[in-house]
Amino acid sequence: MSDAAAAAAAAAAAAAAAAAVAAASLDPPKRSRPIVLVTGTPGVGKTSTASLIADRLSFEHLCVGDLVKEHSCYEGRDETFDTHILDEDKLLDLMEQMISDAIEEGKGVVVDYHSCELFPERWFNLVLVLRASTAVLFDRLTERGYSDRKRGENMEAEIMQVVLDEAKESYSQEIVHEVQSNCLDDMESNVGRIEKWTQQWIKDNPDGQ
Ligand code: DAT
Repeated sequence: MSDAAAAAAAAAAAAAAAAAVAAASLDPPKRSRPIVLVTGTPGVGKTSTASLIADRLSFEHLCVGDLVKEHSCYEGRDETFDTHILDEDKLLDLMEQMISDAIEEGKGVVVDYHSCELFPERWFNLVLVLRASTAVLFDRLTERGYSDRKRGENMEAEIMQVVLDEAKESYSQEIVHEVQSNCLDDMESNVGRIEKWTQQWIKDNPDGQ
């Protein structure tokens, strides 16, 4: 082989190796456990339910409200509604990293948040929308010390099934499940359902996904 041909062959081999490295780093790691989103109006029981799922299945629990506060994912203040404006990019980058770390560790993830359209669709294998009756939600939000206005807005959102509609618009219909979350029996049954579904998911995806 001439020097020129050898140099060309070496360059081609180096380019192929670089391409392989690039392709490997673009490939997200395969998940061996599913990723579940628990969503619904404030007070329906997302954090309680997600904590129980995380305990029973040894999943990583991402309580998005807490993450937003802990990492100051804010980009200003909305004076009309007296709330912070969410820095979605910062939050999503943070969550992407946490999800990817959990996947690397072979763990499933349960995310809980009162909204769902901001997350990438590819993140979730299942979206659980918790619902509560007006009377139950009234008591829980009163207990939480919400103002009449804030409680009223949230109850209206629940009655109008705002989060359920958002979930159905943002994710494939087959992965969105609406369940009641009025009492402890409901919670137990919802968590049991996720446990069974997860066992089946693992059987159906022996090589991960
Ligand atoms: P969310 O995260 O949706 O705001 P939460 O998990 O903080 O709601 O629950 C609000 C309150 O209601 C809290 O005191 C626990 C209680 N709760 C939640 N789900 C329940 C259920 N299925 N049965 C009885 N109480 C429940």
